[in-house]
Amino acid sequence: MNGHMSLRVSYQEGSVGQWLGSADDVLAVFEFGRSPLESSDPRHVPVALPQLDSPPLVELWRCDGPIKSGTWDVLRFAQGDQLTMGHIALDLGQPSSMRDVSRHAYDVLQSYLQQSPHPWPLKIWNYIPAINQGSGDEELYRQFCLGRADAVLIDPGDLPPLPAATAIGAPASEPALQIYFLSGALPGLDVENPRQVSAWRYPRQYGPRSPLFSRGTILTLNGSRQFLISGTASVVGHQTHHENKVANQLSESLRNVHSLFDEGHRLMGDARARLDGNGILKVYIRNPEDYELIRRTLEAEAPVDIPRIYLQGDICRENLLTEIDGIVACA
Ligand code: 3EB
Repeated sequence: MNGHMSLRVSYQEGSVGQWLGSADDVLAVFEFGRSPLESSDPRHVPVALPQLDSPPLVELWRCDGPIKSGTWDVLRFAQGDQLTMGHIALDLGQPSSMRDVSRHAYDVLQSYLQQSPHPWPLKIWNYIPAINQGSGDEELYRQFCLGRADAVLIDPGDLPPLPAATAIGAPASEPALQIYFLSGALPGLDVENPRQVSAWRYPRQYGPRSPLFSRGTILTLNGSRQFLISGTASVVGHQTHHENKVANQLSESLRNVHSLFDEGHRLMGDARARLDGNGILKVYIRNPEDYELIRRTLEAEAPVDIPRIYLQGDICRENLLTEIDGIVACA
């Protein structure tokens, strides 16, 4: 399995230590329900979001090596032959510091990438404590978007190529903002979803600075392709659909995922992304009591052989209840 994947992703039972010591091709081991401040090795990425299903799993990223790992400023990284994983966890102190801390994290991330042999960010994951706290433009997600834009946009009028991204809320008790990424030696191909307004063009009602991400990127390595899906919620156009209906929101998210795959296929012509045993899905659920319904809905609508994990996480708009994130192979 995974013979045609350049980044080999899987969910596994077993401990972090066991997987870190298991082979020389391990780029990252993600552990759930643990503070990102407790990273024990540059390749160890604890994620604060609790896992809702069982058994407890770790997410494993492997790639062609040798793997070199280390620390750069506040960033920890692991670098393979063609791909790099990097992560940052910054204690927020006061909630009012969200904008500044986010800008600082993105400044470090960008300076790191500038001197890296893998300078192209393909996807960035953002886990933001108490993401919906604060009203109107004071909401922490909107403050995060401001800080990210402060760092990413030198001139607010221009727009660089944007990586895929996920932005999800971590528990309010978590002290740190966490950002981790996958980057490559070559840029990915950005894909937008024809069913959705591009996030950087969202109207003012969603905040003073638009979110900066593409709906997905296609990574090509060694002649094979993978699709990195951004956090995909029940947004059509720019509006939330199916308010208060979590199963319908999940179905809408899946329609967005398939629409994105169609668009990628239209642009690339040959390979098509698919939900199969070579990929992984992460399903974020705001209210843990929705877990059973979400699980049953996903099992009915997505192929059973794609490995998936369910995490408790708040979504960046108060009226969104679930979101899907994934890395899948094109075949
Ligand atoms: C949305 O479609 C849902 O701010 O980086 C999804 C993926 C969302 C990434 C981000 C936000 C981000 O607008 C929210």
